[in-house]
Amino acid sequence: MAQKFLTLGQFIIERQADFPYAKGELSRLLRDIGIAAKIVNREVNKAGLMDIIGDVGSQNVQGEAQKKLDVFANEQFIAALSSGGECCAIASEENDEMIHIESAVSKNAKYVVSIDPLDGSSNIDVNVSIGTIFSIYRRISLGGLATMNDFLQKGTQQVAAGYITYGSSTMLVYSTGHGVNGFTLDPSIGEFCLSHPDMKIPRDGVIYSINEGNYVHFPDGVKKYLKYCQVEEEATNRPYSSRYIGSLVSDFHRNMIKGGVYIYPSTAKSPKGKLRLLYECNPLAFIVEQAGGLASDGFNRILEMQPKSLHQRCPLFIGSYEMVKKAEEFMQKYSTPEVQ
Ligand code: P6P
Repeated sequence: MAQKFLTLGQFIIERQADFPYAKGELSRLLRDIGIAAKIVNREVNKAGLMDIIGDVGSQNVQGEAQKKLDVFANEQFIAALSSGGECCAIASEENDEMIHIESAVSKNAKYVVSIDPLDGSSNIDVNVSIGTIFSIYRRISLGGLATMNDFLQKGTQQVAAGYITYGSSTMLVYSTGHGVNGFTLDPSIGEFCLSHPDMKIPRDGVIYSINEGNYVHFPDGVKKYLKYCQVEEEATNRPYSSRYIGSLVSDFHRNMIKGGVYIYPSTAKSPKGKLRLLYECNPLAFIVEQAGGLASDGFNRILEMQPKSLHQRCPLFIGSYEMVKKAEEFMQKYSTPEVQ
């Protein structure tokens, strides 16, 4: 029977022509990420059965209790990126400092990767979907060990970015700057197969995604925008629907398919917002812009922000073009930018 789907590997090779001067390193790097994703997926799907849920007792750099699956996922992506030979250093949510890959092959590799190996891990124990987010840059330092500057490049400099969502099905969605493509894991053959070619986020939508439990601490612009979403006006399809899974990748992916806006603004508990610029905001901003959407901190384009540290946080307004624009209007009218 003729093969119906294009596998991730076949697709990467076919699209290698997008990079006339590349020698296949980025292709191999994306393949390495796909391999780790399949291994993590296998464990995520068994988490309820295996003794690998529940706190491992340690804390990550965020001071959050590390779930065993967090630790496992981090180890798998580091191992796959290390053995693949195309990445010379990694910045991970689970590690305070950057990780140098010093094997003979990797230390001169062209790329660095920032990664949130398992985002939304507080949902592991309640069987809610979770995800991985990654961002790939070409190193700018010349030889030797990678430096902080290799990681603190603006989001516009990403050569690729993507996410994996471990949900009702497991999907890998990524972009190399030539559009966004989604692959669904077919467990029967153990391959990611092209299921969502050339993804575009709907230009407008009727879903807003935010933790309204923090309402009293939101900037006035966010409070006013939420009230706008809740006003009844048939002509503009309001009131909108509120959907909040509490897992960024899941909320983002739903909006990519159906349209919508996800907002994590500054709050009293998180004055710079909660989400991380390097391995959450930048990669998703890269993808959403490639799909026709927008991503800002309420005032400034995420991809233009100059990172200052590996784990810095920033407010995030991301999703359908018209919805982000409208939210920004309220921010510009009723709030002031965070001093960066
Ligand atoms: P809150 C998960 O911890 C996460 O980083 C995102 O996946 C999610 O959208 C957000 O934080 C949830 O945060 O404060 O609403 O529980």
